[in-house]
Amino acid sequence: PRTVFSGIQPTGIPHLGNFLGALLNWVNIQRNAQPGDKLIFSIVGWHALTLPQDPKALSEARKEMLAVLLAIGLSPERSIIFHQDDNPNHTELAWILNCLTPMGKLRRMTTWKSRLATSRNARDESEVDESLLNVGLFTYPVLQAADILAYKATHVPVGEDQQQHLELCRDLADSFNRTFKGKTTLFPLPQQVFTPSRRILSLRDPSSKMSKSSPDIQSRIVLTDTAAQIKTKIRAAVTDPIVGVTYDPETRPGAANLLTILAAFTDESPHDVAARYHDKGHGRLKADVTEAVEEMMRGPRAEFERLKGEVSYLATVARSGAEKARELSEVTLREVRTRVGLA
Ligand code: AQP
Repeated sequence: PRTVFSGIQPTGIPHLGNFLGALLNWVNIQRNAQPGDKLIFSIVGWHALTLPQDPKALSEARKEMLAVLLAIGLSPERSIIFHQDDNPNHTELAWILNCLTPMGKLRRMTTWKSRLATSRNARDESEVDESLLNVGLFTYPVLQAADILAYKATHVPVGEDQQQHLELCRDLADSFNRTFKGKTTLFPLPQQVFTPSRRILSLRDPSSKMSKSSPDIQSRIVLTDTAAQIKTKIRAAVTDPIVGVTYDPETRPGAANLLTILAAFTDESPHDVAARYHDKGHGRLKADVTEAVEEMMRGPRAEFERLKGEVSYLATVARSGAEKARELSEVTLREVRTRVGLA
């Protein structure tokens, strides 16, 4: 049986990238789960704190994210759905793993390097100054490894941007196993479950990914967007003046992004979608992307609006998810404490 773990930060209402890159895959995994599989989905509040958050907004987003996960079809009966910050085992294990993590490894994380670069608006990596960024952001991938290893997860569905973090997680698992040997190998080495679809880009600036925290709300389509808002945003999506549709992510990233989105819905390759639209032009492509996105969002959006009012139900789900998560991870943490000599 598999133990699947994945997480999402409560940094805002999920966008199309989160859906195609992660959330729809979680629902698929739940649908195809075999008896005995454990599915664990976490709202990772501690990770959200690595960037400045308004406490009121964070508290709201934290509750909303739980409603979103239920609205898209995750079931508290079949999956453990919980707030990371309700289970201190994550931070305890993260500390222990921090003590096994070489600084150099974290400095090589591309996520860290890109945060550094944007923090200083630097032209290249040699110009940046890390003294401005917080330590939490630096050890973010270690907390992520702890999230995964606390449940001895074997499978981790995440977007391709997370591949390097998962490699670090495997390194840390292996390093712990070799440093603190016992009768059995403690941590399995988790594998990444690739989401079939690729990274979804900003609708306004296709050189960056679609992101919850971008200040430009026109750059993303979120779960709470109305049909009219979806239409407006996609119609205004940046493409290029070249006539005819081709899939060329390097030179035509905006159009390629729309093709990637549509391909995710039709189960084709973006190249095949491009071939179908070659003579039809961007207008028609955008209309069809709009329809596909709206159709996917409609059900979850209505369910989210309904669930938001179910305050006591949401609280019950959060409480029972946290209990299950704590119970399961406590088994691992007991072994960890014994092996490191702090039992
Ligand atoms: N643009 C994207 N395309 C495909 N997948 C994406 N993911 C995020 N953005 C895209 C995937 O969504 C999952 C949850 O992400 P997260 O909450 O950890 O946030 P993130 O990856 O840092 O990006 P966001 O959602 O845009 O949030 P902010 O702006 O707060 O950083 C992950 O599996 C991720 O791969």
